[in-house]
Amino acid sequence: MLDGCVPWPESLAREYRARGYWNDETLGRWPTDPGRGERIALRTADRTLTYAQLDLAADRLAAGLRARGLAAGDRVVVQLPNVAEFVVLSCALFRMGALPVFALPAHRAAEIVHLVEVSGAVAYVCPDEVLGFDYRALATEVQGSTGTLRHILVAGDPGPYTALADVDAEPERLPAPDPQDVALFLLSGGTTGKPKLIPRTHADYAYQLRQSARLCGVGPDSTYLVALPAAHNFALACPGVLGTLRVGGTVALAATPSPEDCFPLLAGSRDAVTSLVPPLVPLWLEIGKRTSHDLSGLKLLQVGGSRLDPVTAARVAPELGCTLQQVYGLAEGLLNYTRLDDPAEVVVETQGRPLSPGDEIRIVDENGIDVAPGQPGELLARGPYTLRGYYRAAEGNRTRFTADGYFRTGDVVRLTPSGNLAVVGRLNDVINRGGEKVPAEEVEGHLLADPRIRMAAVIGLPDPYMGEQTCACVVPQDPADPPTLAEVHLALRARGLAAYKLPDRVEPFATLPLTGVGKVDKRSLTGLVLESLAVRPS
Ligand code: OOB
Repeated sequence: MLDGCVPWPESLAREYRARGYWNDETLGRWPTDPGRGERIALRTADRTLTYAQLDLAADRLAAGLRARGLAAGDRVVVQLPNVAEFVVLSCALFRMGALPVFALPAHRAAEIVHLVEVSGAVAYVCPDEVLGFDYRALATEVQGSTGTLRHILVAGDPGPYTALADVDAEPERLPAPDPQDVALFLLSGGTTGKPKLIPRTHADYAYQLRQSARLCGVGPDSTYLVALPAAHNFALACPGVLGTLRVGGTVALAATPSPEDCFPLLAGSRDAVTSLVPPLVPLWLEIGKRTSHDLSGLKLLQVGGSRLDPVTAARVAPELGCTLQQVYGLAEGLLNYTRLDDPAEVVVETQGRPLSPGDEIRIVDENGIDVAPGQPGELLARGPYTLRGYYRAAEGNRTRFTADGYFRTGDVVRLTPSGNLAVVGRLNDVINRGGEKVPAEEVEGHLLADPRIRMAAVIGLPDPYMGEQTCACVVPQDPADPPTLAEVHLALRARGLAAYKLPDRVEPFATLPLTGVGKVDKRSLTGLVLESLAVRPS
């Protein structure tokens, strides 16, 4: 396995192969069943690609990348929105054994520089401009402050860089990558500090997406509508883009998750599946009621990423006329799904149960002892598609894994009498803003770089729409002149922080409450903020 990764112990690897979880399948290829070539693989608002076209495009791009000096094992930071190029490029990289590091379109210089540095990426692939943001300027900034980037490839107008469309050569026969080696890197959302790199192997990811497609009933007649960013594990492989291509279905790419962009893409498909984060669900329900688009083809709505409230959950089936599936997953591996034939109360009230019979989970107290059934505790997970260590993170891995290889999720869950999991909360200092994860420590670091701020603590407050909102509690250098929300945003943006990590509110304090060991006492701080908001006229 790639240096800097932690392999599964050989005895377990043997068992996973023996039980058929792992096989020789590698990503970016699919069975060449007769007739598949002419089926539609990809659809966007203005373009379709058949399987034959996708195959050829991926082979030509892989050859073109190799002609420019990219090789198996090279890391490539991929930051593309939901466009056909995302899929073609991912398949090309998988086929040649180069390793995409999947960044989200919302990431900015702070995150991308970090990803390039940790991965040692030699290439960065971005769009030209999306929603008024110029990624080529970001590329310039990233290349200027990192040392390894040799290639900048742009989907669209390349400006001073190379157009992805010009990377092209006659297809060549390539050796298949080792199925047990790393195929891609996902980013951690649920951990503190900067995003960590999660190595996923061909065998483990192929198993996740095959098994997910089976569980979700996704087959050759299915359309998977990509509403969330394709680079996120949920939309990529649960079963998502890759799982749908594996079984010969159609992937429809929407520019944004808004009903305006998504509903037209649903028209005309009879067996459609999509995935959303909870804050989008009420919007889909509202617009769904009065849309002129035919939504009857939507058969399954997967919802996950953060807590879905049961009242909204109960509205999905009657109002959208489709099955609801709750998905509680992590980029690190373990996926929990409610099943398509579960009774309504399980689907509405729980976050499902593990995907694979090979998943091992434990729910433990602060001493690592299993709690009594039904009691809340931290979820630990180990299995055929759950990582054994973050990339190049020997130090952090010691605390994030147990001695016997369980990943500590940081999620507090309880087992319901029906044998499903209910997510109760989190142990780690991460704010879950409607599915987007905001690591408090990372934002605090950026706040403290502002000379006007002496102390900073970032906390989550309850929010009826997003589940949680981000509140920055700051002790200003000059108590008479605390920074405003707008000033804080300006400063954090200038430091290249993604917009979803900007605080929703800034609360000035004279001092912050501290715990016995001198850490900020976030529990009392949250209490103080909530109290003061309750008495303050809004
Ligand atoms: C998904 O993956 P990540 O890596 O962005 O975030 C994982 C964290 C979990 O540890 C948990 O804290 C939270 O997101 N979460 C949920 C949840 N699904 C994820 N919390 C409550 N209810 C849920 N249904 O978010 C992700 C990956 C694959 C599939 C679905 C979601």
